[in-house]
Amino acid sequence: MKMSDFRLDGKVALVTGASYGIGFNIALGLAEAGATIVFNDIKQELVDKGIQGYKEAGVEAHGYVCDVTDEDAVNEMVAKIEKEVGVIDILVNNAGIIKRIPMIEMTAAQFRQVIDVDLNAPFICAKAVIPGMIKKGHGKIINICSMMSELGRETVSAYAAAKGGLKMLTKNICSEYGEFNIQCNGIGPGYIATPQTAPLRERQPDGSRHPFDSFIVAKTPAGRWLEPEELAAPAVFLASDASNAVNGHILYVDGGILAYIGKQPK
Ligand code: NAP
Ligand code: GCO
Repeated sequence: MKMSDFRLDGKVALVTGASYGIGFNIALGLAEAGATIVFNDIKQELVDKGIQGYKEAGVEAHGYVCDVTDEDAVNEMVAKIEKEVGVIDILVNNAGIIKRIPMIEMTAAQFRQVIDVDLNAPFICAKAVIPGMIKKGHGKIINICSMMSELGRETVSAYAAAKGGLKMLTKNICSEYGEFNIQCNGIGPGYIATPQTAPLRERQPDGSRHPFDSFIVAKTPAGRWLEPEELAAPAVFLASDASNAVNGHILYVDGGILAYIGKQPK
């Protein structure tokens, strides 16, 4: 083993929805390991915010406006990236949304919207980059899964269906394109302190913790929410030659949630 196997020098990495949050932090990790960073977001102002954030962190990132659910727009973006930056070696399917609505109150349109961003879009993005990876002779695809790839809970039926599907899409890409030296793995983050989970951490009017916040702290052997920076090193591993023999795997970075039966009541 060589420590240089973890380096990403000369590699082009596209991280979707990476103006802030988990994607931004993963991109910073990939940049520190030597990759050239390309990201997209749905609005110009978010792309501008992202470019500024990367600049402040000392990273010259390339930002594109693109809705990852729009197949034509994704194909156009990938063609532009190939021309302006280079053929993509690493794709991180990070863009995602959640709707917390009890299932019997959720409309089919709302359900479809979550599936569209969290499952159809990773298919669209992977499909767009795989031909370039085959030509290059290598490629890494990392799908950002979830605790909800394994577990259910109230109000997140669409999200759980999408993230469970994303786990299986990961295994299928591995099965179908492994022979082309493409590794497709997932990262399953636990509960991470980002804007997506901010409503679950809001202080109550009396200053006490949100009940869900206390629930997660009790449910996590680490006894805390995780920080988005903690996903960077696992992503570097899965993006690098150090993981060339790892394919179709979901690496749960959850502070131990999935290993734990939970605290017994006092
Ligand atoms: P976030 O803070 O909400 O960031 C997600 C990003 O994706 C936002 O910049 C968002 O833009 C963008 N996005 C949404 N729809 C898009 C589209 N159609 N096209 C392009 N970009 C789009 O979420 P996060 O917490 O960093 O989560 C990132 C990923 O990790 C998601 O897939 C999420 O499901 C997953 N995850 C999160 C946690 C957690 O605890 N936070 C845990 C497990 C998994 P807008 O701001 O315009 O919506
Ligand atoms: C929720 C959360 C989760 C997390 C994450 C867990 O409402 O339960 O938002 O779904 O964000 O995906 O891994």
